[in-house]
Amino acid sequence: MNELPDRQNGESSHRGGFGDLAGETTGLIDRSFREQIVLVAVQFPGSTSDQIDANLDELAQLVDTAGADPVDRVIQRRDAPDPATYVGKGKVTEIQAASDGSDADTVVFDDELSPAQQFNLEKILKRTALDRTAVILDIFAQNATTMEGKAQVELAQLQYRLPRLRRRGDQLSQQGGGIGTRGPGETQLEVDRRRIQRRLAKLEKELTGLRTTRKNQRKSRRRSRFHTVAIVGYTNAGKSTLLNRLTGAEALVEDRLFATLDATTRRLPLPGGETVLITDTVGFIQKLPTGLIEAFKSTLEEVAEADLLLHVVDGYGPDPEAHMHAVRSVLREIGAGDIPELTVFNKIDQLEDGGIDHLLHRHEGSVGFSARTGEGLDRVLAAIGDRLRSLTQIVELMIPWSRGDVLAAAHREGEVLLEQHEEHGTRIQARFDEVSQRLLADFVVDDVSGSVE
Ligand SMILES: Nc1nc2c(ncn2[C@@H]2O[C@H](COP(=O)(O)OP(=O)(O)OP(=O)(O)O)[C@@H](O)[C@H]2O)c(=O)[nH]1
Ligand SMILES: [Mg+2]
Repeated sequence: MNELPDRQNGESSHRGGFGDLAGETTGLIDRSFREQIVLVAVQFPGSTSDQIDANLDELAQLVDTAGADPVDRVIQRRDAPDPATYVGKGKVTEIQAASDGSDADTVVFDDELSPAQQFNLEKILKRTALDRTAVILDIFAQNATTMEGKAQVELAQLQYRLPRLRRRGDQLSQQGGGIGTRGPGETQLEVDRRRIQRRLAKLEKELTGLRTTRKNQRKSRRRSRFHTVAIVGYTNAGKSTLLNRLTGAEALVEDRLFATLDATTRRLPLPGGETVLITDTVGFIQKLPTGLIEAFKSTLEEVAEADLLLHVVDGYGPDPEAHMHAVRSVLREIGAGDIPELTVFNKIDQLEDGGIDHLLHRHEGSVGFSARTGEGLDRVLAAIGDRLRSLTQIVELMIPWSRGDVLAAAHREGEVLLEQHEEHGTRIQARFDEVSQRLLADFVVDDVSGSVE
């Protein structure tokens, strides 16, 4: 079960559901009914109606995962968002009619609304107006289980809530309805703001502590000289299923979005004899809120510091390449854009033979497999080994007899392929990664990559 951020903080909750996200409740659990939701998207120039439909399908899936029922959709074509109401004024009336017609309590917009837009929309629609970010935050809040995950989600929620507090102050003064109510409303606002700021400071401190612990863990892993592989990909692509299949881990697998929020690392022996450390972590999505990326910094460092990214793509999904694009844009945002990437297309059990040939063809070095049936897993493992080997180089070192420490380091850091004792010292050929090569640069006599294999 979820812990409610503000309850931890001694606050009470006075409303339930989506609308109270980012503070008073974490979502729709504990509710005896599922909220009815109208979805709204704007089609800006440059996007097609197919893309908008796909985005709305995804938003519907997000809403459903959060525990509510999408019941209607409204789409508007516009050149730019209306600064006051996101959609045009006439469209707001249409949304209101759709909401009345389907008895919806809440309207969810497929883009981030500014605090002012949200406030204005709620005032006109007389119902809760939310954006994609709020729904994603809500799902994260429901799925967070570890202390770190919970702290990261709460941080993102509070940051989302802070600029939207004015709304609550105004509501308070309206609820009071009359002379004298505005004062207490504003005062409450100040109290809320200070409380959130205090809580934010505390969370940030907590997370900094956890980050240091993680960093130390990673450092000791580096010392172990295992290569690290991070599984990345769109949410629901099958990342955790793959980790479980490969390592016998028992990571949570569910047909819902953002089932995984924390990182799980396991050892993975490769067919070539090498062992690597493989990490499964949080999935990405289009328009992943920047605040969440920022809050999940410590989890995402696992990705940013990997030697190789194993990019799992749902090959059976409606638009695998759009998902790949979204994943790569998040990777760039977290500083992992330059890490070598191996693309693997999952769920081929759902496809006819040759069903992803066009994808394999377009993405050089990619591999198709099924995490569910195990088909093609051997190809995935071999490809991981190949890619890692291509990141290392074979060099020849001449180490004088007096430098037993260097010889020991060479054995520790690399994979020694050949060792010869000669008059002045030991000659070895070994495979090293870039860091080790720099460390041992003074003793390198030759780069023999290509000549030994
Ligand atoms: N048909 C089919 N389904 C699969 C395959 N691999 C995973 N799935 C299903 O896809 C859904 C998502 O799988 P997960 O492993 O939880 O996906 P994930 O990428 O870890 O998702 P998040 O952690 O939520 O981001 C589950 O219902 C899996 O059973 C596959 O090879 N074939
Ligand atoms: Mg997962």
